[in-house]
Amino acid sequence: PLVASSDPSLNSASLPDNFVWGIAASSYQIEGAAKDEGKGPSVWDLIAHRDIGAVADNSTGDVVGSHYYLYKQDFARLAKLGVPYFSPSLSWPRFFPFGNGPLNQEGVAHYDDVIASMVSAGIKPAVTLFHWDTPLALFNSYGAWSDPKIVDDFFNYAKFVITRYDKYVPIWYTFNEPQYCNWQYQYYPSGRLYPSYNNISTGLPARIACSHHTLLAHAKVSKWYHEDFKGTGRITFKNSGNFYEAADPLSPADVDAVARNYEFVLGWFGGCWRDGDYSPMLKKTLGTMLPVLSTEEKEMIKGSCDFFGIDAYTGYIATSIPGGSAACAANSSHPAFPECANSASLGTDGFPLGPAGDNGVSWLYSTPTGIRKFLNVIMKELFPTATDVVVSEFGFAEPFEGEQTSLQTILWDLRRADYYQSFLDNILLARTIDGVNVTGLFAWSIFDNFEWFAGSKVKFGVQYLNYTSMERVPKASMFQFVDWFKGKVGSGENVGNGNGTGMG
Ligand code: PNW
Repeated sequence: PLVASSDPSLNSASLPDNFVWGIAASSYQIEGAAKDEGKGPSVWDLIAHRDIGAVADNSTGDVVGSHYYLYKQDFARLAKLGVPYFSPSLSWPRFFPFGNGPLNQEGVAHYDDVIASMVSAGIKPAVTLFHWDTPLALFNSYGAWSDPKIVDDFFNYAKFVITRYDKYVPIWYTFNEPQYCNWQYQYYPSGRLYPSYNNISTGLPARIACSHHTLLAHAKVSKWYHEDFKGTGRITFKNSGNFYEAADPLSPADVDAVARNYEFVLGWFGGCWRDGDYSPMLKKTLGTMLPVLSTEEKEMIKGSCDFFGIDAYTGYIATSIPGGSAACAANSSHPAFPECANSASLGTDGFPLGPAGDNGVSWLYSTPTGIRKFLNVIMKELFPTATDVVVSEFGFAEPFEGEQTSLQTILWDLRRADYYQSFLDNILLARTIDGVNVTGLFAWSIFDNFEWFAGSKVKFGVQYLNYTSMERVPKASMFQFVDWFKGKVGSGENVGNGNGTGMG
């Protein structure tokens, strides 16, 4: 490895052979082929094309890495490197161009071959059903996530995909980061395009309605998966959340700010591991803004997650903001965080990536010791009924725009390599020293891609992508990541087919 382990004792620490590790990605961010082979538009096609200025460099997901056409080469590369799992998302509007109704046979044939190719390359799929590319038709017909009708439309899409691929897929994620219903317009087009979007049919604030319907859709699919379909894999969703530490551990207000952050981010969707209901803190703060869950719905939500999935990139310091919860309550249609959580954020250790605006990743600090503490907090304090936790995404973006002077600088991504080394070490410490049952982890992401509102300005890839030639080149961090597992868990030679073709 390029970067030495922070603790030499970790070099001899081992992980079980069934430890789940791999690389994650999502359909709109890597596939391209946005208008090909019968795919219907998603809200992200609309945002990227029509909400001028929403995406920092006006780039789109039309082409990005063309993974839609180059998947076999991508799987061959992963197999050659010995990466045992790949965690992509599938595109709902490729299967159902209108979100419901007619099935697109070309899309089905495509994903049949994607899954078959992955499996024959020796790579196990951990599949996300929804990673923000809401079929546009559903938005236009009933407001998509704001409306309860989406629960059944998602359920039908999920049933189709799971029924077809379950025998190849050991891990299913229904949703990527339902928290993004609340934070930003990731699940539906921005208010600039649809200023009256809030309160379309239910009267609920759009963000809260979106969170509510996402939670119900997840629970409905999960219940069906186990009780009716009797699937052989595990199913859950990917949370988005980060570690918080009180600015002043002796200040009750700061300690409370930490608790509020966790509750508003993870607790909101935490009914799986609790009694299925929204928590007292949410009810108290949001009052009538929060929908009431029926007994039946609570029963469905409770226990609907087979493990705790957490996308954890960084860590923050929380300080209480005087009047924060009042500001939250006053802003009913737009309960913005961190006001509702009553906290502010600051990197805890490591290094920031530079100012916001420059590269759009002001939220990301390298906070390796935070992940160890965070995993402890999740499993011991917040959700002690969860059996195990998988870090379903972590990753790092660099360098700053201005620093990308040559391909050599890009490929020698030592800060990212350092992030990977120390993040992995701390995840292992949580497992071996603290006894937290961490059963897997996924790096974000397979190659530089379309980073949502930051477009192609922010690059998370462990492989460089040439956006013109489509060439991928592994960065130092890719080798850092893969090498870390050597000697700790069944190594590369045993997991992929290792012959580098992976073509089946
Ligand atoms: C994830 N945060 O989102 C998404 O799942 C990916 O699609 C995305 O490309 C990746 O992270 C990198 O941004 C997050 O502020 C974005 O802590 C921001 C945060 C967490 C997750």
